[in-house]
Amino acid sequence: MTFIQERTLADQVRLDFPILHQQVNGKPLVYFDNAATSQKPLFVLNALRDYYEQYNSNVHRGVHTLSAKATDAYEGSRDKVARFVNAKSRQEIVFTHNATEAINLVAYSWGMNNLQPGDEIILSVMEHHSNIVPWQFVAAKTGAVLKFVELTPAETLDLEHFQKLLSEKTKLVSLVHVSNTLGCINPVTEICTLAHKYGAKVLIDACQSVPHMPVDVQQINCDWLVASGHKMCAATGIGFLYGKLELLQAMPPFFGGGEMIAEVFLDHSTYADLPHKFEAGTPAIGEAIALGAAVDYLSKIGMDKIHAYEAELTAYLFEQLEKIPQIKIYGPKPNEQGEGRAALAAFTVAEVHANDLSTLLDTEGVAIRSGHHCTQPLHRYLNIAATARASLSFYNTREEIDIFIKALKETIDFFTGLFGEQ
Ligand code: C6P
Repeated sequence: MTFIQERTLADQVRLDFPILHQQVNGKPLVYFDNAATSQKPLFVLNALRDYYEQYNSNVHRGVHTLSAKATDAYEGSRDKVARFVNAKSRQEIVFTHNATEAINLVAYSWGMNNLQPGDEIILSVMEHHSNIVPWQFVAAKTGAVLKFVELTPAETLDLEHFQKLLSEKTKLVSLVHVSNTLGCINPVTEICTLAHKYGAKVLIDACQSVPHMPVDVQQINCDWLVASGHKMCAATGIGFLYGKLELLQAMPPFFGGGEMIAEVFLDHSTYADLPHKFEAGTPAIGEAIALGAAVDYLSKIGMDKIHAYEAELTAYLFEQLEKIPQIKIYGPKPNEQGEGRAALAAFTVAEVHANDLSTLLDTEGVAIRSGHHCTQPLHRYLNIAATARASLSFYNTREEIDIFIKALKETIDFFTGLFGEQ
């Protein structure tokens, strides 16, 4: 009988990613730092290159052929992103440089102008600094008060605590969809329903969900949602803000300058329609076009398929990691199918610093991140200084998990001598 092994998703796509096929420190690269930034397929790299080689030109300004082509491609990308997250209208998608800028846009434009002393903003202890610091600015300026949802014993968002914090004073809830450290998937639809009962607005930080699962803004019913292109197979320097049309219409511009105006007089200006009101200055044109290509690429594979394959990897990763006694993994456990959390694991190893783990793994060609992953308050809450984090994507394989686990065991052995000869 001939056994024909089924080709995995990674088998089908790996050749699309040139960077994966190299040696690092004399070993085949195992790239497990996808939560920091994803790799880029040729399809996206070609879109960026085509723009610079064939029609590099500014958008919305010139009437010449190249400018018209660049404008069509740039605005076409907006359509693609709108469809990708199921926005009702293309006007609800604002290009920003990254998710951080998108959150700051909402903080400055909406937060600074709508909050009063005593109003409450609900965040959680697992938020990325990008979803904490801008709200600290808003609170300092407006007198609004920040409240933080804590964790359950399973290290997921404590929904009961969230409900206790909600009140008539709550004006904004700003929460992460998938934690970049705990890997938990927060029930964002339920969160929006609960918050809206009190008339609060909800912002969802979807940086770690949009690249890995279907995300539908109408189904979630959030007021704003942010993501970064570089985590979803696109380039750095491009991200987006989704906002409900009526809300964006009511919000004043954040940056002033060219592109965002209707008319400028010496003493005042009027503003362009959405979404241009929020896109001052020359945008990241090639990067936005490449984001459209990334969305095409991901859509062609299918976000359901990506999510299902990453769940398989999650199950295998946890099965292997849990066999190493010195390891403590943070966040919820996946079920047997690997569902219920993201394909990442932040962990500590007794008596070995995360940076040492990461440095030694690098000598074996394995790239993971160590440190606080821009979630210092969460690390403080968990009473740990740093974690090592392996974060996977749909182009990673079980074989790479085996290489990572072997290198990790050897590293732990090196530091503690506990594993002996393997
Ligand atoms: N997290 C990580 O290694 P920017 O920098 O704007 O593209 O993304 C910020 C951001 C916001 N929210 C979440 C949940 C994130 O994970 C990130 C980026 C990277 O985990 C870099 S710190």
